[in-house]
Amino acid sequence: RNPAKAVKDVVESAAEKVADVLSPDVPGAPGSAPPAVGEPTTPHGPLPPKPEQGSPQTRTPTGARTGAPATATGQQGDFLTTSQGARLRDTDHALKAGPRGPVLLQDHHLREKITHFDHERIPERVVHARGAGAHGVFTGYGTAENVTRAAFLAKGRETEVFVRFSTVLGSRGSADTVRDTRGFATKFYTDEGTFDLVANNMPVFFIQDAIKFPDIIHAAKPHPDREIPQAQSAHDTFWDFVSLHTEAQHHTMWNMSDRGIPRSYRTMEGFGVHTFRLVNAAGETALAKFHWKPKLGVHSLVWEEAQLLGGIDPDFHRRDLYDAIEAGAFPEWELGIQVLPDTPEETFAGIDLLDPTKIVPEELAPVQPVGRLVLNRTPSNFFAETEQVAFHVGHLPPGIDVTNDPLLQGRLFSYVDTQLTRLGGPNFSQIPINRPHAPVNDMLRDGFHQHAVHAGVAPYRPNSLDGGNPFPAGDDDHPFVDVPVQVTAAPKIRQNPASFDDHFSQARLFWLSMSPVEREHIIRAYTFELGKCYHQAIKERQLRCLANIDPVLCAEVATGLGLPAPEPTLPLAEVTPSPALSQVGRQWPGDGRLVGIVVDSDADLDTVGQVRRAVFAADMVPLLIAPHGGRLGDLPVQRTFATGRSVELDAVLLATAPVPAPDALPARDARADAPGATTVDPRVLLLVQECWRHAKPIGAWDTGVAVLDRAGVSGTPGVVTGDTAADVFVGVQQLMAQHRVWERFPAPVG
Ligand code: HDD
Repeated sequence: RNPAKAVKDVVESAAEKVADVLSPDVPGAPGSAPPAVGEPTTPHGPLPPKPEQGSPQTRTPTGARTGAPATATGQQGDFLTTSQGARLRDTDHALKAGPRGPVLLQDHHLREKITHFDHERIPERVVHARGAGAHGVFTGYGTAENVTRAAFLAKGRETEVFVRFSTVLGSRGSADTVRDTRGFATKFYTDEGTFDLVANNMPVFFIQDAIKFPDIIHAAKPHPDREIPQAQSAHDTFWDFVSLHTEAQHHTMWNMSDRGIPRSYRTMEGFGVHTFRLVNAAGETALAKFHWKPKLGVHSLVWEEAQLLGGIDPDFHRRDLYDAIEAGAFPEWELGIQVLPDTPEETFAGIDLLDPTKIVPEELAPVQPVGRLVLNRTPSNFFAETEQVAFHVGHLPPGIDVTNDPLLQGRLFSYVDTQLTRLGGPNFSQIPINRPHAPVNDMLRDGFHQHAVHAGVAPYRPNSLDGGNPFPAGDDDHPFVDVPVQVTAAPKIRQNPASFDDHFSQARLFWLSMSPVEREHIIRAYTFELGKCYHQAIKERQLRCLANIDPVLCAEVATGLGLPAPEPTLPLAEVTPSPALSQVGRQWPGDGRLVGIVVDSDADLDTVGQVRRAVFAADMVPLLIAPHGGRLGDLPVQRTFATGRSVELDAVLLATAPVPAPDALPARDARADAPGATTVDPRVLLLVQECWRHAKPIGAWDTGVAVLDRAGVSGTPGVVTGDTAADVFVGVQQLMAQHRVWERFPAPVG
């Protein structure tokens, strides 16, 4: 489904439906009271199944559809039963010896109910615990056929997918908008076996060898004594590790950049990080790096927004993902590959392709689009799908193979291992969300939570008792073939190649590729994070690392910390910047972006209605923000001055200058009493001022223009007024295409 068309359809048929999705105040919207179904006194059938309760839930471990009803795992009938199907008369009172007890041990229903509840939680992921998932479809372009025989990349081939986005450090209940790397894990249920692309939103990693993974994670997680801080890198152990273990400096720079605080999962790039080996039908190989390119471009929050959102809406990214899908603005990415020759050296343009702390700049090896991902379905059940999904970098289809990247090699071990604890045994691939859609015919047997009832007597090879089945696939049967890569004769050794010793050149490349405003953000991020460290030695050591990356960066951060800037200890690397790494200076579509419209009963509601339609027609979502909920005239109100906050908006339009309610506390801001001052509701002023500080476009018409004066933002960059509301929205829309009003940020660092 084309998201642009989807939104337009919504506009034409029922424009308000999309806004209603975001409106807890409108009857029938998610979050509002469900439609009246009568008092729950009479047995009646279950609610109709959600349409998305199809595959993969209804597949068997062998990939065949069971034909079971879509609600197979939901409520199935009129009456409450035990887990064994016996109808129950009472689930509210324990069985007692008389009304005053004691409770009898023989009450099986009591024990079953409580025991099951006691075991509802499973261990959260040791990393990437906080996540949100969605179903979707991947469509191949056929452009990769010359380099890989992976069938799901064939032209027009559609493959179901499940994607889980995540933060790395925080617990399951932590906030979405913290400064961190984001996971971007995709399960392609291909006809030739599942392919898991377990990616991040940054193309490099902290460590070069998986044996260091426990070290970096122990350092970055909360301190073991007091278990703080939660979901943050701004603490001593993290900076202790990365300043000592300097191969982490490149990834750390990405974290300190705007990439560490994405605006939305929809606006993140994704990277497979490692170099993979592709094999085509002729058996020829190429090396490749995987990239996800978001249709909406790469956008980030600003730091204050991220911090505010941590309190105002800790579920901001989750909500954004679900709302966008339910509104028909389906998140979309292109999968691309950088194809690199498979040479014995495994290098490209002097870059060691086995080193996961290095990128290959896109200017040297363009990212070639090979398919399109559209997320179009939210999960029916968080636990069953998002929590139980289990990814593995070793889940590869024929045509894609691993390389000797030592980080990748260690990951190949870790992912199954962690699921044994997390999902309770070796049969986690039988959990519905993990079931392959390709037929499964393995000889794995028994174990905890075995759901399959295997027939036959000979799960071994060779056998004659089961007719010799199953047989190995022949060359013409599309088997997975390990590429017979030559292993060089070398001594067994705990050591990396010498090229892995370069820890600063690409951190410098990243820094030099940033626009001035992005550099300013990086400086502030380092200064904030190091400023939260207690140990002087750690700050000084990290400054010494920054000196080896760039003297301006080092000097600016040192000034912020009140410390002297050290001299570099290594020559500064000669690098060519990669403009593709910058987020600034490009124009992007605005699909699904949120435009707040401040209204009250004094506003010209006909004009507001027209602007609202124009916002829909631009594939964006208008949110009316009014003094009270319900409706203004015919228009549904999505936010009130109490519930609407600037941080969820991408732009704000002012159709009026709302005065504070006489009995509101605080009724007026102090300046309202100044001679000649126009009184504006302080919550609206705060909203406008925050939007301004966060460099969001602001537009006003009619009396709304007075708010700009009161907020002190009139005539500044990115503040649009005009003769008609339509002109104002067009101006704001143009500004939104570049995401932020970049000129509003402080003077750039040279
Ligand atoms: Fe990992 C989860 C991505 C290195 C060990 N990893 C996990 C997830 C993502 C990544 C996106 C969440 C999957 C989900 O949503 O369920 N990990 C990466 C990337 C890496 C990386 C891009 C480097 C390029 N990881 C890495 C190393 C190790 C692990 C080096 C261990 C040696 N990762 C794990 C894990 C997790 C995991 C412990 C935790 C939960 C899980 O696997 O299923 O096995």
